[in-house]
Amino acid sequence: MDPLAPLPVVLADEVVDARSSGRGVVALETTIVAHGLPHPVNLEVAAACEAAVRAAGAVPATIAVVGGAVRVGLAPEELAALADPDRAVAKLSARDVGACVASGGDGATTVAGTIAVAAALGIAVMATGGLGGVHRGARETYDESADLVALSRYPVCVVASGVKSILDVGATLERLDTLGVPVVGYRTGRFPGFYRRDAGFDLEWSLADPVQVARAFDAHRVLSPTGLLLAHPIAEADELDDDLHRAGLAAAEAAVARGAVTGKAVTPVMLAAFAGATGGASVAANRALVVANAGLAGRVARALAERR
Ligand code: PSU
Ligand code: MN
Repeated sequence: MDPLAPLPVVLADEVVDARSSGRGVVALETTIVAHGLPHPVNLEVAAACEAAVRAAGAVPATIAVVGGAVRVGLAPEELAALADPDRAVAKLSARDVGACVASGGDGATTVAGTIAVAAALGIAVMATGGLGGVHRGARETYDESADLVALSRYPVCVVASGVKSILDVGATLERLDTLGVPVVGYRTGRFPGFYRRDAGFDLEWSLADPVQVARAFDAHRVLSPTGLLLAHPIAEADELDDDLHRAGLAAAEAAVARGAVTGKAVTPVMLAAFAGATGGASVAANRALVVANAGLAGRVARALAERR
């Protein structure tokens, strides 16, 4: 039996073509669309990410579950439906996909959910804004994003602006070390902090172009089943002002405490409070960084494809 047979998957035509002609493909997530950004910016950002991947010479594969089928490459109206705040689709980590498929429902995939699907299909590169990680206060709550374990399990190069600055960045880097996930700076020796270029930690490895990244990931994959985190800082011009960033963090933490928010809702509530406290400046920064990450992911996917 085809090992993929139990999973209903529908590939967009351009993804099918890319795979048969050996072109690079970049998986894109949809939780950022359904839960991470306000409407209608969320939809604009999704389209801009796809355009950035194309401009880099690769093919975008935006992933979600629609009507119980895993969709790899979404039509504009499907993307619009996911972005509709009134629909409030499920947020799917890797563990949620099977149940969502069986129930015939709709859902937006996180980094973990997206790279699980990508790995099953042999898609080697994915782009997001900020990876999930260890939450502040995890000592009590045990709240650590499944993105970390997923990166240790699925061989996908994830391009992200570090992890979200609402997290315990130091603890997250320690977990990535334990899990054996390589963290490589893209033209930086400092770990990026999502809305800010520098989260305050040195990186051991920095690579300077997509061809080098492709070589690193190819070599790594021979030795290890894990993915690789390519840490790409937000552009200087798009960085959030330090004082605004501090105000956003305080508001994000207050919102979670006030609402006693737990589980999957924590990150979306924090991002929304951050946006409110910064007058939308965090949304503009998020948009800039995720589109830039999609472009870099496109260049890495292309470099990997050219090595075949
Ligand atoms: N990057 C963004 N915005 C987001 C996310 C990433 O700029 O909303 C999403 C991703 O889908 C990531 C998720 O996997 O946030 C992490 O959620 P959690 O902390 O619940 O694991
Ligand atoms: Mn969590």
